[in-house]
Amino acid sequence: MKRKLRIGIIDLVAKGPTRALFSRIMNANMASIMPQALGVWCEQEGHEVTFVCYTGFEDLVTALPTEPDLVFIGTFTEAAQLAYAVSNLFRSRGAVTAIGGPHARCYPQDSAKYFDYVFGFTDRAAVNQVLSECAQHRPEGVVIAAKQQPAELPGVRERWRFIEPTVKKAPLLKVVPMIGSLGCPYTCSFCIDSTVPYQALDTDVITEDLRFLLTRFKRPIVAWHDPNFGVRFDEVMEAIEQAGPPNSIDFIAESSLSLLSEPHMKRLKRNGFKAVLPGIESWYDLGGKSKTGKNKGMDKVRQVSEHVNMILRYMPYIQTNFVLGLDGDEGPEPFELTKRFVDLAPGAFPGYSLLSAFGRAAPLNLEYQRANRVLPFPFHFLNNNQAMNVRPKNYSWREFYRHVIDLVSYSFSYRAIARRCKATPAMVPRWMNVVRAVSSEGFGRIRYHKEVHRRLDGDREYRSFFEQETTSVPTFYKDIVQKDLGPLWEWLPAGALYHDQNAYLKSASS
Ligand code: B12
Ligand code: SF4
Repeated sequence: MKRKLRIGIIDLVAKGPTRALFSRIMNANMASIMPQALGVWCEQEGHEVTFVCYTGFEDLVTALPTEPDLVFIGTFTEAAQLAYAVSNLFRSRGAVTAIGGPHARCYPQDSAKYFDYVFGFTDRAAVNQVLSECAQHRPEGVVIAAKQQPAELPGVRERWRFIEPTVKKAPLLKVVPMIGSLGCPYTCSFCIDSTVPYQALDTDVITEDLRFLLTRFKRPIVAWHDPNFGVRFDEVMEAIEQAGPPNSIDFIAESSLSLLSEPHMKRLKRNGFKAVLPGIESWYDLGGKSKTGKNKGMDKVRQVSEHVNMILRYMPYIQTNFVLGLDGDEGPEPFELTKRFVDLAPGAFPGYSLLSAFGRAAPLNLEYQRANRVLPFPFHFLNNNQAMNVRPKNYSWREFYRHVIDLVSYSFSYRAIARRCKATPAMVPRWMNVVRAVSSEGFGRIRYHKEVHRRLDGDREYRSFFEQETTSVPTFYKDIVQKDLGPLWEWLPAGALYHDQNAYLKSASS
């Protein structure tokens, strides 16, 4: 007879305890879909599930039953050290542990040191395999991966048992995660989805889920987790339009500029879309994605600004994403061009990411590893802004950080914040822009980048790490991890601050 398992599922949205106001308001709104889907599958197999979305305010030690049989942890790389500590803690109590999510996909070898099972692509069959075996695999865990992304995922109605307690934690805006597609038809070489074929999920499930949400909220807010929302634009719009009266749900989506044409914007507005997050990435590379063709430099800045201003006529909120430090960038010009963009499209919130190579996420990472350009920063800092783990091709570190500080200071100067306010008439988006600018994302990052720059000048241990003279993690970083993990620091396994930054290359050439 099948054994009924006590299963714990943890969705790590935060990387340690926090008291920050923005985290209290927003963290629960960043919950992932897969841990909820997993909960549905495990219960359907007859197991007992305890689910926690960890937003930084819960006690992870007491949130799960004391002696679960199996603990699943879903995590991004930035929370990997926390995940490793939690796994160690539950293993000490006899549990079998499994990891899934972006970190497991990017760093399977490292994850296998601390977990019994490491998930790649995950479908119901892959999960069932682990549920029926549920055994220890130590010292090295086994990798379980479906051949491709799942053909279907449980919808909101089925996931509601796990969504409800999660949105309850969000005091103001309550955002429900949904997904209509996996993979992407574009091939931006730095992206985890550049090699994953585009695949649409069932649109009937979308309509049914939206109808269900209209019975649960007066005005639901839905965040689409599609890597690139709206590739099959008409189909997904029809699914939304069939769910209820026009503009009865607020939507947020990540979409590429090439999909955000004026006719599409009109329809998105009619259907309640309130925020989009397109990637611009760079003024020199990746023209296909933003539909700027061969346009580069200042021509691309003008074209993209006009496009973004057009979007803002239909949508109250837009965040434009840039990657700083791409190989195509050289000298001050790329940064100056972004400053011109901030002037020409004052209503857009600029999201800056430092070039990051997340293990085996993208084919381009092999090139960086081959050229010995990847630095072994502890995972805790790999969130696109607390560390850049690829040595820039055309800048020294100090030069690069000088440009970053200049650009971020310009983008979050009082003048730019005031212009952004003026260009954002709606109250909630205006408030979001100001809070984001004066909190950790704007002012906080300027302070942090300045500290990095100061240490590159004066802290020998720190500089040696950046210059790849040593792989020994500087005390500065160790101290932050220790502080951020709080009481769970004691459970961080020996050696878990370190990882092999070239593991992908080694596995590809073996
Ligand atoms: C939607 C999205 C978001 C949303 C929702 C985040 C969330 N909690 O899910 C928002 C906007 C909030 C977000 C924020 C961030 N994101 Co994001 N995001 C994405 C995006 C576009 C899609 C991910 C997705 O949901 N796909 C759909 C799911 C179903 O598929 P999947 O992710 O491939 O997962 C499969 C398997 O991994 C597995 N699986 C997934 N989770 C789990 C969990 C368990 C327990 C198991 C067993 C299996 C499993 O099953 C899935 C089906 O096969 C990806 C980029 C991309 N193109 O994929 C980036 C991406 C995941 N984000 C990334 C980053 C860096 C961030 C931020 C740190 C950015 C920042 N500086 O703020 C934050 C961190 C947020 C947090 N800690 O929760 C990186 C992650 C790299 C890494 N290794 O950590 C990615 C890959 C983009 C990139 N830079 O390449 N993000
Ligand atoms: S368009 Fe976006 S999701 Fe698609 S490959 Fe490029 S960066 Fe990735």
